[in-house]
Amino acid sequence: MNRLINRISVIAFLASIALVTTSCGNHSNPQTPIVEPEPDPVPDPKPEPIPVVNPGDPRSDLTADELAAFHRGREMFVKRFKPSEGLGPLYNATSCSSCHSKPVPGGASDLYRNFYVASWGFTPFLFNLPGLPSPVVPAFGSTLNAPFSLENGRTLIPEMINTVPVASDQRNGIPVFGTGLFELISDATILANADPDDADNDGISGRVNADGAGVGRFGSKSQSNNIELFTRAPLFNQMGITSDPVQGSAGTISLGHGALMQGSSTPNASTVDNDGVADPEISTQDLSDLIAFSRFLAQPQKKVFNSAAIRGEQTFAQVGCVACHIPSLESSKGPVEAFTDLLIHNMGPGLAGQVSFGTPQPSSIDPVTTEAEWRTAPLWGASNVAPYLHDGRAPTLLDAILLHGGEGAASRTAFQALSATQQEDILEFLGHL
Ligand code: HEC
Ligand code: HEC
Ligand SMILES: [Ca+2]
Ligand SMILES: [Ca+2]
Ligand SMILES: [Ca+2]
Repeated sequence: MNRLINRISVIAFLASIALVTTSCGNHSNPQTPIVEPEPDPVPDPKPEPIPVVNPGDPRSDLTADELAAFHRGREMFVKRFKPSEGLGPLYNATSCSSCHSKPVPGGASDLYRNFYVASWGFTPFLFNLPGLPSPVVPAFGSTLNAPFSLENGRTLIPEMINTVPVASDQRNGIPVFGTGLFELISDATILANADPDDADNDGISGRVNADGAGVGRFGSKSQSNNIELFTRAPLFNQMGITSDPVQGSAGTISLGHGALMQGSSTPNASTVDNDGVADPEISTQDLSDLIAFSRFLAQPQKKVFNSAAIRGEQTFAQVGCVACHIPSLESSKGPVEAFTDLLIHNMGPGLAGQVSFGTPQPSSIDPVTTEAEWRTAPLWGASNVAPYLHDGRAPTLLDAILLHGGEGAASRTAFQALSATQQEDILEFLGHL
């Protein structure tokens, strides 16, 4: 230590002499040759090792209070609620980590955890299903129940109720790592990439899922921009746990959605049920902590690229994947390298669902529904979160790429035209994110 300090002061001393010499030389005698400082005898200090952040860790920029809330929130996230604590009467799972567990709490889920969303009526006049709090169909507690078994998968919900058709889709759990950073990306940054009427004629017409109050970014259709609501909604829709707003629409900006949003209430309304347990069934403290967990989970960390991944990154750009999977979006905490534009894109009839979600926007491409539109899936940490796509239909990254249609068809065709090695390079690249 002493030696290091000595060296530093010697260097500082030499540097000050060099400075003095130089300036004296310039002023007193312009002919005096400028003395070049000796090459630094001390080798460059070793770069600080990049801190290893594992999936499920908190972000590294948190205050002590935020970190404490994150750790308390993790307890709430893995907590398995009991009926005596308010679980149900309708529910799909007993804890958040039932569906967000791969590879650790906060992550994604296997196929058997898929849940249904459903609407009832004749397109485009779809209604909430009678007797259910939201488009989320609970596995347990309702007459429309769709329970799963490991052997047989999910029981299908009916295609008709009283001769009125039921529209339904499945959803597969997506990871929450880094999701809180999406809050810190401005509406303007997201809007800058939107091209709803494909004005530049490149076949890609990404648009925002938004209403007057803000631009959506959470969920597989970017149907929400309020992480508090995206905590209270699954609490209620998936677990039957009622809550009061903490900050409500003041938590972030808020979308004033109607019945077809995942949120079953507006941000400022309490959720209530009739299970005999007093509402709200979660305290303000516990709810705030739960919100802090989703908000402060660290983003996935890139692995050091090998040469195949470096090549793959270039090819990924060449075949046009970056038109939607934008490598980085600016946020108030710096670049967010999630490989998404957070916009929704028409992915073609093959990937289309039946239920429109969020606020349809007028556009010449897709005027009234969001059925075929999906948020560009973030690709950071992708290797950890199989199965892929909104309903988990793609077991591998390759399957997911080959199922791109609609606005994604051209880049999928370009991908298919690549050599086997170039395709493997792209998969290698994705495996390093
Ligand atoms: C039954 C399974 C299930 C349960 C239980 C569940 N989630 Fe989710 N979660 C999902 C699915 C599926 C999605 C994608 C939703 C969509 O398609 O819009 C999701 C999305 C999210 C997102 C948005 C991530 C993003 O990138 O936009 C957050 C945040 C989230 N969940 C938090 C929670 C919290 C907090 C709980 C517990 C209160 C919870 N979830 C319980 C299945 C579940
Ligand atoms: C037109 C926009 C667009 C283009 C271009 C595009 N994607 Fe996608 N990508 C999406 C959307 C939207 C999804 C989510 C679809 C869904 O959930 O059904 C997605 C999903 C994925 C997924 C699955 C991720 C997950 O977690 O489910 C992978 C992998 C992927 N894309 C890779 C690629 C590659 C590689 C290319 C280039 C060959 C590409 N994408 C081009 C929009 C695009
Ligand atoms: Ca309840
Ligand atoms: Ca365009
Ligand atoms: Ca209750």
